[in-house]
Amino acid sequence: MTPPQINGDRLLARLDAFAAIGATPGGGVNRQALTRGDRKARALLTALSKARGFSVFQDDMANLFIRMEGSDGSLPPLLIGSHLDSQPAGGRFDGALGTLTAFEVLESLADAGFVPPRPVEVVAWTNEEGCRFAPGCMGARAFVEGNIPAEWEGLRAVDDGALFNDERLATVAALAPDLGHRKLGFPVIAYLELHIEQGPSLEREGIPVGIVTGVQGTRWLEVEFEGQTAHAGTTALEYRRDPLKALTAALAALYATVMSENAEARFTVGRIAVTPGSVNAIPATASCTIDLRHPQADVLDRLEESIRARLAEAAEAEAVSVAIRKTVDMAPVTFADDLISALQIAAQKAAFRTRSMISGAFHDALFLAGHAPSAMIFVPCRDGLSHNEAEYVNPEDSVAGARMFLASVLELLR
Ligand code: HGY
Ligand code: MN
Ligand code: MN
Repeated sequence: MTPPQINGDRLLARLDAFAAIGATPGGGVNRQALTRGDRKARALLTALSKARGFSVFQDDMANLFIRMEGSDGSLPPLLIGSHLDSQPAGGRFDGALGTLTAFEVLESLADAGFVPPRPVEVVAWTNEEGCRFAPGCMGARAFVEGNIPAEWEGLRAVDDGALFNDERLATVAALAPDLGHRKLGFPVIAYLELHIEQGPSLEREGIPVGIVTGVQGTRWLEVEFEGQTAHAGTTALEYRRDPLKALTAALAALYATVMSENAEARFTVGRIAVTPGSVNAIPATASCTIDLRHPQADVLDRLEESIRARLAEAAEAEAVSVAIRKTVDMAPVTFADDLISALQIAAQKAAFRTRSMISGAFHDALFLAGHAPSAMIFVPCRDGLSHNEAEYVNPEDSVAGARMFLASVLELLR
């Protein structure tokens, strides 16, 4: 039997085919979780899988599973994959590269007539991004917890206000006739995910493969200042209770301090909104999102506390109220040593130069690490740019990453 080989042209053609689903004029994709575009991508992957004779399943979170049988089908599968949903102005590779690389590995095993000792399953997790419905990684988290958290019941989409549950059930129903259904969560022997680095290190150092040893912590806050809307022309300063003045003062102070005083911290305000939004009315409310990250949980605690204090101070100074809701709290995670060693052996055998690194972005693997030994492989992306339509991976880096991923899967199946 010839050893399994990655078919690079097939992988690159797949990437183009999926990039066409939700393609944006700026050359990226808008394929947000549980939208028609997301369903189209799932349907395409399902059709490709069935054409190869793989069995396809989904669970109540619409996580999609593609199964290649092994010589002992009773063993927990090796799970490989990523996500197909994207940011609203996202790139063609974030998530899709990892999912399609995992599928390419399944196809290359099948092409070579390789029968793995245990089943191998590819997964496309639901709503990794968390931009249409917060939090992120909802599919992976529900899989690991074995149920859909009650607090997601009334969740509404940021873009069109659709209810999460309606969109989830519509997505499951859309594919239902074509595939099997599974309960949420099942044992897996290990989880491996390939992803673009979404940072500049690998490209800058000319290294084709990153072995990811862990993921930094992430917290999301939703902040709303509430004051009193009033006439722009007749309300003198001493009568104003302006929530936007409080928000902008707090953000000015936080932009000036959080990242300059903590080099590894990441502080981002991605969304801001004002009501009623009238040119000649003092705002009633002013709200924003905060995305805070750091590799250490204790520093995250300290930073969150100082952010909350600064927001409260700004509210008091303008005699307005402030409400802060934490919608994401992902603790930093370290991946399994034995899995990381297996990846290093695979890299040596395949003669890949690698470097170890932690991930600045969160990933489904962060949750899977609480369920089974998990690890990730990164490939370089141009200028480290991601969550941007200009996100780009050189074709040779996509193919090299797939070769490393295949070598890693074969190492884990030994
Ligand atoms: O936000 C993140 O870290 C991930 O890329 N969704
Ligand atoms: Mn991603
Ligand atoms: Mn992303």
